[in-house]
Amino acid sequence: MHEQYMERFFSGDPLAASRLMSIVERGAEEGEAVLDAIFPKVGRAYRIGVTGLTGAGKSSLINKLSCSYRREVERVGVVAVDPTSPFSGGALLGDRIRMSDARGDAGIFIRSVASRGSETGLSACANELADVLDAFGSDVIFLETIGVGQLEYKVRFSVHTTLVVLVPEAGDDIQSLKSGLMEIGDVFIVNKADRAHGDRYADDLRSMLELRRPAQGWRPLVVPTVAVKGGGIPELVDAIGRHKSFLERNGGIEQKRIEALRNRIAMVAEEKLKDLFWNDRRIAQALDALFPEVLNGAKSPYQAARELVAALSIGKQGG
Ligand SMILES: Nc1nc2c(ncn2[C@@H]2O[C@H](COP(=O)(O)OP(=O)(O)O)[C@@H](O)[C@H]2O)c(=O)[nH]1
Ligand SMILES: [Mg+2]
Repeated sequence: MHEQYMERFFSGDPLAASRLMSIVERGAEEGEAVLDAIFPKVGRAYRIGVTGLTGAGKSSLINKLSCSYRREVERVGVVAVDPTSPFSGGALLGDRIRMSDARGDAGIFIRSVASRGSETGLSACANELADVLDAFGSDVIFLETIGVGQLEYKVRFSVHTTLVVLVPEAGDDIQSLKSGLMEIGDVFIVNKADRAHGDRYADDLRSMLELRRPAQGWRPLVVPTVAVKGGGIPELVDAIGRHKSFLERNGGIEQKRIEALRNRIAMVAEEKLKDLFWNDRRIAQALDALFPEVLNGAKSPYQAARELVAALSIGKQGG
């Protein structure tokens, strides 16, 4: 089914790219066949993760950033993850407005996916969609994520630069910043800097980051922005550029490529193992037999789990 789109995809047809992304999103063998076919062309794009809580201004920032990058490069890709929308495959209403500048540009390709159910792997395909946009010839790709959960974890390994978007809230203590976010940011954005406390928040954040030992020699930068008005965007582009140069100087680009590929293999293999396990008839039978014993207290859940796993390996050896 996907074969009919490949040639058009490689010659730059956006409709073919869109169709292939839908196939990838549906997953299964067909989706993997697409990923197999595009893999030789994957790896050229510079990937930028944009993470932060809902409403922080990620989409608005990506809108301005992608327009700014487009002055330098041919093609920009965006994978936007909406935390609430059950829809996928196209533009979401909110993002359509927030990314209105970028939408008018044929060199910017935006794909929105719903993150609801990402825990079950439903839209854990943000990386894979980015791969399609990468193979399609995107020079820069933005991956928007909401800062928590499994999806974050997966995306983290696939990006070169991570932007953490924060908002100065009155009375919000900088120390209370989720430590998880502190660790992953290469550049911290204090968006909505037009609000009260904006400057102080950025200063506090800088002092706090200075106390930390820089990870792999990089000290994160702090950039105040006003995304809706485009304030601070040139400074942000500059900060991203500095991180990119840092990676280039230190072999970080190749290092990240290696980590990303290793992680991808591990994650995909784990998923497959899980499927294999739960779709195995021996497991279903063993669970049916074991469960009453757990229910009546004769066995602990741990013992039952050990026996389930053993059932799989014993069965294998026995043919
Ligand atoms: N005052 C102000 N509002 C902003 C700014 N950036 C974004 N917003 C608004 O904040 C809301 C959420 O923005 P959005 O980009 O959708 O956030 P996301 O959920 O992180 O993608 C929207 O109503 C934006 O118009 C800013 O710099 N200043
Ligand atoms: Mg958004």
